[in-house]
Amino acid sequence: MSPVLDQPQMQPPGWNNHWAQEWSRSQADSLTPCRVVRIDKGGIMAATSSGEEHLVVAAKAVRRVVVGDLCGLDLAAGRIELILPRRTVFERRSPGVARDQLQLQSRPLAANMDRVFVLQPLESGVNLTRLARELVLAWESGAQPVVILTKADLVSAEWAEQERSEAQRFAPGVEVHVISTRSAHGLHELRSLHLAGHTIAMLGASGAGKSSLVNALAGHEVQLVAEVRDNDRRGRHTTSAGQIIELEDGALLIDTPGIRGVGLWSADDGFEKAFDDLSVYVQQCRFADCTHTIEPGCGLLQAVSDGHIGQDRVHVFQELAVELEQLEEGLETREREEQRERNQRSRRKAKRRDDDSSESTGRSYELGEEEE
Ligand SMILES: Nc1nc2c(ncn2[C@@H]2O[C@H](COP(=O)(O)OP(=O)(O)OP(=O)(O)O)[C@@H](O)[C@H]2O)c(=O)[nH]1
Ligand SMILES: [Mg+2]
Ligand SMILES: [Zn+2]
Repeated sequence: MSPVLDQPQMQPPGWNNHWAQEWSRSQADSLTPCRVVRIDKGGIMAATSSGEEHLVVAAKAVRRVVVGDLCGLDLAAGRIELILPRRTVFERRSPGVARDQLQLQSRPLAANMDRVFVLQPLESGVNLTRLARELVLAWESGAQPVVILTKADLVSAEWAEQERSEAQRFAPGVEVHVISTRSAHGLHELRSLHLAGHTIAMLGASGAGKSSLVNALAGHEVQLVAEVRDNDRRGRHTTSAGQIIELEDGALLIDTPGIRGVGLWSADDGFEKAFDDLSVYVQQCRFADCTHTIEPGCGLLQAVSDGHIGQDRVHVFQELAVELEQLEEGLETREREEQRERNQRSRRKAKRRDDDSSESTGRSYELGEEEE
């Protein structure tokens, strides 16, 4: 490790033993460790230590950097040369724009968060289906989810408590908090989660209160540059601008407009964790490929009729399972088609090579392949 890294104040935000190990493994002695703390229209900002930020570019060889990435920076050139392996990552599946483009493409949005705050507003009642979906995404990122029900000032205490226990039913093994940024209810409790050095991403629908919570925890208005695409048919969607906000207690909050809990993306692990409470019943199904709808000896249906779990919980489980399955199928079809196209191309190429070499005097033309 470079001598400066031994001084904590000279480390990038969120640096810890794990990153020190990754760093020594990466053998990037000529580079300076940094963290991507902001990406917007102006470019990429990377912090080599708290408050020490540089406007940088990313080398071509580097994959797309996202907010939260820990990187190796060529300080003199202002260029990121490597990304340390991501510990956790948020990906969004984006539908292809052009027909011939990959229909489903995963795009990283934020990396290396330790926790994900999953926000839902209380005034409209917790949307349990949406919560389940958001928890699949949160778990799939690899980070620990925490559910936060917002705007408690708009509902009665009884209502808030009722919603809290409903949310808990859909969030097995996850803490559920009730807060208000207006009345400051529950904020103290959140602050006492000992989040110093931890990176926390916010996930939730537009209007759920993500930015308000960031502001409340920061104690001041944080300006988030959320660039809006104006010629987007689907309306007000923000682009991938995002930033890390460092709190006084050392917690690092990521507010990324793109993370709203839409579309699932091959989220097998996330799905398993989000429905962990059902696995004990699923194991009791008589048939291994039980769809939990009409089969005799279904452990899930039995658990519902015994009153161990709610019918609505099973319903959401099935809904998301079907959705994930269709997604996988769509991906496979797409992959098969692409493979076929690749095969066709290489057959055509091989044929051209054959034709060429029979005309020539046996010299190899392998280099003439750059046209695609
Ligand atoms: N009454 C009340 N209103 C709140 C509270 N928190 C947020 N709001 C309001 O809810 C609206 C949406 O809050 P934001 O924090 O902008 O929501 P967001 O999740 O960041 O939304 P996007 O950035 O669009 O994804 C704003 O008008 C806030 O003033 C709260 O605790 N109580
Ligand atoms: Mg916001
Ligand atoms: Zn079953």
